[in-house]
Amino acid sequence: MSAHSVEDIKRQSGRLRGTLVESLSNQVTGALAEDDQTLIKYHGSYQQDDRDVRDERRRQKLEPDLSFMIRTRTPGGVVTPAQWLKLDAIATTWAERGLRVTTRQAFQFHGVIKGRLKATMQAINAALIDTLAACGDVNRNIAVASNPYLSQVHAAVQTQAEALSKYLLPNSRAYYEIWLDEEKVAGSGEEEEPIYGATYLPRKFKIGFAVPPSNDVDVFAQDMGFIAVIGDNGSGDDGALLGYNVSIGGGMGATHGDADTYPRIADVIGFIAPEHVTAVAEAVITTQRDWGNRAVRKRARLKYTIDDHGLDKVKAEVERRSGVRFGPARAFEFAHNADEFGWHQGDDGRWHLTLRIIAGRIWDRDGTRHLSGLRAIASLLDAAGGASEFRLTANQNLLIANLDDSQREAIDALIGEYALDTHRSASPLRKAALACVALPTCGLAMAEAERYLPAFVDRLEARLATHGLDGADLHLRISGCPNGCSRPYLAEIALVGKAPGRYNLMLGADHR
Ligand code: SRM
Ligand code: SF4
Repeated sequence: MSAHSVEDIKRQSGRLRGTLVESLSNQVTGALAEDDQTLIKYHGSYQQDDRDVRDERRRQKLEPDLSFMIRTRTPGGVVTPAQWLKLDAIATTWAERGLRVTTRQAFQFHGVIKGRLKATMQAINAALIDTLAACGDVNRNIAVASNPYLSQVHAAVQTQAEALSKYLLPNSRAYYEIWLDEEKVAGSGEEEEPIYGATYLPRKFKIGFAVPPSNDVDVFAQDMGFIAVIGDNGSGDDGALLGYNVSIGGGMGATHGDADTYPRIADVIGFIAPEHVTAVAEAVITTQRDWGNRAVRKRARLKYTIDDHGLDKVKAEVERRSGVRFGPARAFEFAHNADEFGWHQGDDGRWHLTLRIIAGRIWDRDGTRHLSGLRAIASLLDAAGGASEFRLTANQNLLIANLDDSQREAIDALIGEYALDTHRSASPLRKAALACVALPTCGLAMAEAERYLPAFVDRLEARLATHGLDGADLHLRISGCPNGCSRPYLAEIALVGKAPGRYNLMLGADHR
């Protein structure tokens, strides 16, 4: 562990540069200098080691089997077929574990060794996707409902989320200098950070946009949520976006045995018009920047700031900073937080196909050819041109979206050929189940999650069948530790890792 606190590292980093350039060119080790291991997160990457071989390598007195995870910033998880093909090529050329769809609609690449890191970052940029602020004490990838039904509202919300994501990026040019060889200019290392300041936020910050009746982004798990309010705006269009109910203070992370840390459901604090989203988001973030706990990182998320200062006080401060007065929250109802699989038609007549991706992992392994199958589909759609897109869901699944009627048959043929229709025969339990990455890449995992999910579902299905509950619509989520990356505390059945083969079992959350 670094002798420096995270706050010191940020302050002394020259706006997130540290000695990353030197660390990357040091060929003696596969690791970065310790402080750079913190700073690289702001560039969207984590240093990791293969935990399956950690003990063996230690016994052999070898350096751990080091590599890097890279996470994209893809608000709402939307990419074109051409971008999909490029991401697929990166996964097959530079990484080791295929493409991983995350619970915040990003792509992750695992197993990129240090010597390939810069080339991989450049290849991601060549796909017109960046990884900036995908990790670190800043606003993270913004989650957006992947709702295929309300096409106009969805498009408006997606556009708003993309603009907000851009607005909230750090101002530092470090990312462009280090990875894309942008020239240093006067003032490099001292750029103004008008939103974040020199020490950025006390902790990560997460925003989600939900479009009722679906709560597929689990909006109450987010530091800040925008819940679309849809209705008649006087134009006669009863499907218009009127504004948002705003929620603040959600978060899942906790530490076993530490009662000062806990998962928390966000509070709805009122209604705002769409044009006030940026000002309100900035006010919440700067309030958290100034009021958040910088002494104890485990107590630094917005949820604790709210509990320490009081919700009313935080809301009043947000109104003061933004100059926006919240209206009374409008009525809304969520019906579910899972994805609906198969073909669906939007209100504009376009077609969307939701495919189940088991724990978000897309690769050609263990008898599956899902990476190849999706490559074939992306090639077909790319060649056809048009407005089709791939949308990741916050339930680690995938939509092939915006197709016209004539494209469905060819897509269905490829789905069949590559056995991508795993949802068809799956029970409701299996279809909605989530698992975080955990072992072997996650440095914080205490128990298996992604790798244990299929075997655990087999066993649970058999047990449910003996009670006549095989068709029960139950949500299962497994996390390899209490940080809760699969949002387990919102599941009806949750396993939260404690040690190898040991979990806390939690029951009874609501699936809305
Ligand atoms: Fe997470 C840390 C993976 C969504 C709460 N999370 C990690 C790290 C980076 C481990 C680390 O710090 O060394 C994991 C990397 C594993 C790997 O090998 O890839 C990791 N988190 C993930 C992903 C990939 C899980 C997945 O299976 O999809 C998700 C990536 C999201 C993204 O694209 O940005 C992921 N993490 C979440 C969520 C769910 C969400 O955001 O909706 C949560 C709970 C919500 C929240 O933030 O409260 C979550 N992750 C955490 C925490 C606990 C934070 C806290 O407040 O205490 C940590 C640990 C930390 O930050 O210190 C963590
Ligand atoms: Fe790792 Fe824990 Fe997150 Fe799972 S919940 S990915 S084990 S940090």
